[in-house]
Amino acid sequence: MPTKRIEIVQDILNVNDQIAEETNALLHTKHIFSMNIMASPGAGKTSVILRTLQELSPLVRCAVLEGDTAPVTIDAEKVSGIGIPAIQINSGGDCHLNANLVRKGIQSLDLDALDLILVENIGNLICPASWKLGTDMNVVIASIPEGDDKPYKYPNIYRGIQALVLNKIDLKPYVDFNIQYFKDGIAALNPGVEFFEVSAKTGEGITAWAEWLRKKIHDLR
Ligand SMILES: Nc1nc2c(ncn2[C@@H]2O[C@H](COP(=O)(O)OP(=O)(O)OP(=O)(O)O)[C@@H](O)[C@H]2O)c(=O)[nH]1
Ligand SMILES: [Mg+2]
Repeated sequence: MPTKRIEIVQDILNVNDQIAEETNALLHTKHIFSMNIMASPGAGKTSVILRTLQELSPLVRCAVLEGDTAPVTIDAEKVSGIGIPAIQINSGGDCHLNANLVRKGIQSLDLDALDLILVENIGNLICPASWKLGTDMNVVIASIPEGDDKPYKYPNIYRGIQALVLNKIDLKPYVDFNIQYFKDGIAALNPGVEFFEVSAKTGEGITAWAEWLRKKIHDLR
């Protein structure tokens, strides 16, 4: 009888999910709330993070993992410039962070001195949607200049999120952006998503967003 050769190939996404679960469990033992922030390039991830940290810190002890595809430290320097610990993660050209990269980044942080970890993912609306990082929550930051049709054209990223932050609201008078059309697109994909309109430039709406986040951090403790 001929021998059968059976190959077992472990799904790379399964391995990723397993690491993500371990990371989430570790962060919970330390009572740390964590958030994966996704957006297209230039939507204002870093700007919203900086404003949010200014609102929450020092009562909430924060750290940021900054993901970039190239070996740069531009965003991490902005975060550490306001006195918040920042770890730069370079994805080596990949278009998304993964759970292993985030786990490595977290190993460089003093977890006993933190309540919140924000992860700025690589800027794009496609790849990050498929990769769990081990965070408690996924958030997309959209922005007015990108256009109101993005939920219809890039649906996957909106399916797994708990909150949507619409940034650059200060540019609304200058750009045709139908907020109801945008919201309807998200509601069709993922009803019940929390929606915040903010401007990282003027600070409008940041307090409401930061208060919502503060409550999530509090609920975990
Ligand atoms: N008018 C206006 N400009 C903003 C606002 N938020 C950010 N910007 C500008 O948008 C540009 C991109 O902002 P970043 O915060 O670097 O965006 P990002 O998503 O972190 O970008 P990457 O990390 O490169 O993907 C900068 O020139 C910011 O000054 C806003 O609320 N209003
Ligand atoms: Mg950035």
